[in-house]
Amino acid sequence: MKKYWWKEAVVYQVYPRSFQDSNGDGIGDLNGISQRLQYIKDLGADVIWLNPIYASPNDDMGYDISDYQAIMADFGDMRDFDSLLEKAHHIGLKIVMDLVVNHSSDEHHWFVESRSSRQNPYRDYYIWRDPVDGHEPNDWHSMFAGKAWTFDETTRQYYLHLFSKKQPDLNWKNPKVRNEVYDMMSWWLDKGVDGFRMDVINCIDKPDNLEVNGMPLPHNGKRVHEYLQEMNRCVLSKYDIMTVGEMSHTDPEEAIRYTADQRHELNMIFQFEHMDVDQDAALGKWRPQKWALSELKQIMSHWQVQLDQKGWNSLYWNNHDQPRVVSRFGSDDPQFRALSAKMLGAVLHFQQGTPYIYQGEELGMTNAHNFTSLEDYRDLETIGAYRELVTERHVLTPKEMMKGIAHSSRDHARTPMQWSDESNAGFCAAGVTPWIGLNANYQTINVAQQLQDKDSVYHFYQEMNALRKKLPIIVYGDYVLIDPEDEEVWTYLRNYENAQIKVIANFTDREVIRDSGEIGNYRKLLGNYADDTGKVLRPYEVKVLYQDSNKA
Ligand code: TEU
Ligand code: CA
Repeated sequence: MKKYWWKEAVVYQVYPRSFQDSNGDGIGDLNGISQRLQYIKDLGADVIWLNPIYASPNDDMGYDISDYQAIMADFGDMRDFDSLLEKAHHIGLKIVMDLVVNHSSDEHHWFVESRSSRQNPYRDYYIWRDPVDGHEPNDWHSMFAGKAWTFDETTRQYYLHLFSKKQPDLNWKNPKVRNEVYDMMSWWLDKGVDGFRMDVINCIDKPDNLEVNGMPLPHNGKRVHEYLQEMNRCVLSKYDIMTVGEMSHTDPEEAIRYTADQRHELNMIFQFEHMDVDQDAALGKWRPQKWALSELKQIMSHWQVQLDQKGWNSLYWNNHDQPRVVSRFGSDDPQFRALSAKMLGAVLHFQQGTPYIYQGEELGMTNAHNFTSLEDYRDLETIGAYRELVTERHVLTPKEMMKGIAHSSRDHARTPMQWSDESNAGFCAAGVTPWIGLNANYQTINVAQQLQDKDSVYHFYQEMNALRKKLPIIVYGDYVLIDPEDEEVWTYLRNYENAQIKVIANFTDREVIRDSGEIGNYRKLLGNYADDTGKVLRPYEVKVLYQDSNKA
């Protein structure tokens, strides 16, 4: 297998709004990130992925960009960015930017022009259609609440927006749009950024004929590969960078077409299949379902095996759109929280692929159980879904919906980073009101506490990152699932040259007995209990075992 730095790297995702406020306005900012770079470095990460920091009216927290070459005022200015990049590079950290070019903000000057008249030179930068029988051109529902089309009085046509109506979709069929995007990307890369995470990049190609009902939303449209190859030729191939495409509705076969070396598209993608195991067929995450370990294993193992030697996986449990993994697939009961956070970390980080750590995941941060009323939430997706499902359609009662939100809202990932037990958790100064409430558990779960506790989740993550640097098997080994139907324990092997790793993880809060739990000829690389009880696996116990027949 070909070796690349981005296969060996660990990525740490920073959600700037919630990481560190440096100027007392309750909003995280670039100078705040600069102050915390050493923390990220000490954890053993190599790359930072920054969520969007560009000028934005913040309808969708920066995913609605009004100027791709300016910094959001809340976060600072371009001087602050240049200084952040320089400081990061100085200590050996790379910075990957979010690239949001499926859509822009409706306040971007392209769209302001585009909507002003049908003859405007920017008209074709977006997707405009005549009404059909006085209605929307088709029956698409946006990924947030409401329809995917909005009628614009000035020119009496509808424009398409797969997300909110303040996020009009760009028209990738227009070569001028593509060239604008490529120029903008080159401008950032020339500044020295180290790559891009590409937002919903598999949605950029829409069907030619949009006036059809019953079509699925456009994922992996027929020209997406052509556009990415063009982007690669014009921009990406000229730099030593890392790229990851966010791509829901994508299976491993398609993922190989996006990530195989010889296709010259992207390095890796974020797939979503494992994020669906606890979702309802009709109401998705708003009516969470019991999930089965066998299904989670089957999905993730399928990606492991299919992409081996052919493409490359990204490994994630968390990001700014997902609830906290310890609350979702582990247990946030104080008795089991740290144990299960470590167990989940190990199960993920010893698979083949590039691991992503979302801020606070390395502390075992949990969902915000103190958010009990809709007013506690800030996310337009959450608020829109409540309006649609409860107020308008009456498919869920307020109580059922609040339960869904408590489990699934994106805001659980977006509460302020918990730096210490001081007021406002060290995220912003005492007396300042943070833009979103703190998780009430910051007094017990925080960086300061975990730095001085050698058994903390933080130190476990640090240890995993250090092992990755030492043992190539962690990066390049193959993956074999053992006992796929076991509903309590996830066991897998990695093989590379003469070495083998075996990971055994108990996903229950009970003791279970497995022959596979015995150490035998292996030695223990890592575990979340100090001692070993052989076949008896304690609640959420994980063991990472290692043998190398050359060094026997
Ligand atoms: O997310 C794309 C996406 O698929 C989301 O709709 C996702 O399914 C949802 O957030 C899960 O609840 C990306 C960004 O990551 C997200 O933050 C943006 O809101 C969205 O694109 C629009 O830019
Ligand atoms: Ca600030």
